[in-house]
Amino acid sequence: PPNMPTVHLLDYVAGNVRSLVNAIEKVGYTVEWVKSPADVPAAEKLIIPGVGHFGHCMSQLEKAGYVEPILQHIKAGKAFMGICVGMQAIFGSSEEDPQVKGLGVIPLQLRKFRDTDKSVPHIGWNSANTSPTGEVTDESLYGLRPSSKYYYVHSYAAMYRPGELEKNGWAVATARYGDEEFVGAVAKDNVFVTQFHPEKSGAAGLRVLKAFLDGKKSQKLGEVPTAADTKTGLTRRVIACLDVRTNDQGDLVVTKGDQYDVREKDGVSSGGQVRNLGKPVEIAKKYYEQGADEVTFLNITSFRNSPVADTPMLEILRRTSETVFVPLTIGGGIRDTVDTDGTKISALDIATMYFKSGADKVSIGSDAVIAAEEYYAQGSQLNGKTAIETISGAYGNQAVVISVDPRRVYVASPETTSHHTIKTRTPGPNGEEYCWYQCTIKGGREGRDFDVRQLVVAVEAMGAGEILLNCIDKDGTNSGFDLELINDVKAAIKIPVIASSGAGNPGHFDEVFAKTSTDAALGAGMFHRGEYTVKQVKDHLQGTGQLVRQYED
Ligand code: 1PR
Repeated sequence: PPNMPTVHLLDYVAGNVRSLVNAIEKVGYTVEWVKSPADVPAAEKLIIPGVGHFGHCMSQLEKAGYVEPILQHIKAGKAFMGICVGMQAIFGSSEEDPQVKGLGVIPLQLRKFRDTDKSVPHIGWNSANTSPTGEVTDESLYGLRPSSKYYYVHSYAAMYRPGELEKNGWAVATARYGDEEFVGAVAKDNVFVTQFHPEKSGAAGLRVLKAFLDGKKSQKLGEVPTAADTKTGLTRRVIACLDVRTNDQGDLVVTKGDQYDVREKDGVSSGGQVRNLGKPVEIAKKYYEQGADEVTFLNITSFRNSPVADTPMLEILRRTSETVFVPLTIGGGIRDTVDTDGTKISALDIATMYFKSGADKVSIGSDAVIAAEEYYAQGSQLNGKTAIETISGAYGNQAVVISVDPRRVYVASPETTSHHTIKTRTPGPNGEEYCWYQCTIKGGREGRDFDVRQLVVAVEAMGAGEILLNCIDKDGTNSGFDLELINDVKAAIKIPVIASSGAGNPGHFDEVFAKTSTDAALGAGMFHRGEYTVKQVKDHLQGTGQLVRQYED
């Protein structure tokens, strides 16, 4: 609409800015793109989104000639906001690329989180507490609330040292990850930057974005926050997963299998209709409003006959990202391929289409297994051409999730296999006390001579940001997560793990967080069948004393 006020958004790196545009429009503004440095002076309010590496971001800004115009904009006292790497850009430098200079508005260096006792990157919902030094007020900085949670995804941070920024007039909001306190947002005069993504932080994030765009730096909260309000730390992340495919009538539906079989059973064998649990866009919105911290779509149909650009999943993402302001992941079919007209399409091209349609992360299954096998075959050498490397290179490691579909293989003793085994508390059919986890591809249809340990170590080295850890034996059973598998994978890698398969009730979420060090937990069937809501899971976790984020209106 022409009478909506505008905000200028810098278009300088590949990345998912669609959700940011959606969020800006949602709070009543229209976006104008800054396509060259000459466009900057016209901007009254300027936002720099950020993805990927600090060095990549800065060198892009520099190469295109943006550094001076941005500094001029800030100096002129015009509203400026930086998000994520866009925040980091205003610092002096980053340990991520020490030789590259930042804008230097805050002459400090960012450094990497310590990964000795926690996963890195830091992914999930955390605080932005505006009273880090203790004096609590009812004054809010750009709509930030002490009890609200915001979505972060980053490996490098501005570590917080009390007084250091404040003495130069900066107002600071902090979060805590493990024992490290870092800057979640910082503001002075016309400058406001956030490490978290307001556009992915539900209503809490939209409020912050609106306050910035409305120029409302200071607002009254109405009440002084309590100690419980200001409890900081990464919350327990609960994800809702939608397996999507076409049914026999050709409609895209949310479905759910039992051990990956999605067809109705006729009593003896499967082979009936594809289970139809509803429409993807509506269901995603429902889970968002129940408080899901993320929504994952797995496209389990290959859409063999439609050109890639017409893939119906793109439309689902576009529509979902207009109403769902939490991170969206999309998986299925992300690999180098040949289109229906014979043109070659790279995995990176496909990922780009998904990002442009509103996805924040892509999830790679089968292709990751093949690439990891090749990685070892080449003597653990990276070749730079795999989907994992190309997509993480362009969009950052946090944008690449590896979905693993393992199946248990029981053995009498570890000596009978070359694979990494565990001693299990649930012995096999012949009393076998050991098992290894076999990687499968093509939705579990093909087993490989490759174990999960090998896979996760390789994909971490290749640049994956997160592991979505399914388990075919547990999938759809409602019997709880495979705790042994999760602990075994967690022990092997530093990147976050999402536990998946087997969730049947809220207690299973409590159990997986209590008995493993998983970073997130995912449920599907129990939500789709309406047995429990995401809110019930959150309430249950909260009841057992765990930190969660609740949905805000
Ligand atoms: O191999 O890159 O094309 O990706 C295909 C993706 O589709 C993979 O991520 C694979 O896990 C998924 N997939 C393929 N076939 C199926 C199937 O069910 N027939 N679904 C399938 C896997 C697993 C979970 C599920 C949890 C939780 N779904 O996401 O939602 O197991 O379920 P529960 O809580 O009800 O137990 P590529």
